[in-house]
Amino acid sequence: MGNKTFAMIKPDAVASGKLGKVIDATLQAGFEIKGGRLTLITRAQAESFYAVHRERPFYGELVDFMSSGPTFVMALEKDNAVQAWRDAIGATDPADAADGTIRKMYAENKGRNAVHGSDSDENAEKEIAFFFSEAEIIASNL
Ligand code: FUP
Repeated sequence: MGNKTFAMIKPDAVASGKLGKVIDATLQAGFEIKGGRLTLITRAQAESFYAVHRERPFYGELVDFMSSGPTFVMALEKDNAVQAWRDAIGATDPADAADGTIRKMYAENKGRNAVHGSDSDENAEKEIAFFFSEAEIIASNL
């Protein structure tokens, strides 16, 4: 099990002033932030990042939303990081998310759901590399 995952604090949460609260919840849940940056994701980046969903009916809306305003991207570290972060954020739809999870506390709905988390170690590595160069990630032992 890998110790890194990729996370995003999405445009809905940043625009509504919840960036600090979500970062605090991330640290409180025991994650170390090894890379982080506020970025305006382009349409082309959003299309590529979510290419796996391109046939889904919500794809256009998802691309519009993800390029609609600043997103905070993070490389997170914790034991078994992928599963631990998915547990911390809760179900995709905040209506189904458990109490105390980040989506339950801060997401608006299934589309505007405050945060992203990788779904496998393989995707975590790809997604971190999509947004960060190696030099932008702090070493694990620092
Ligand atoms: P998750 O792994 O929980 O982020 O969820 P998915 O990979 O299934 O979906 C990726 C993103 O697509 C979600 F964060 C929001 C969007 N989505 C919708 O807008 N509608 C849906 O029915 C499913 C996903």
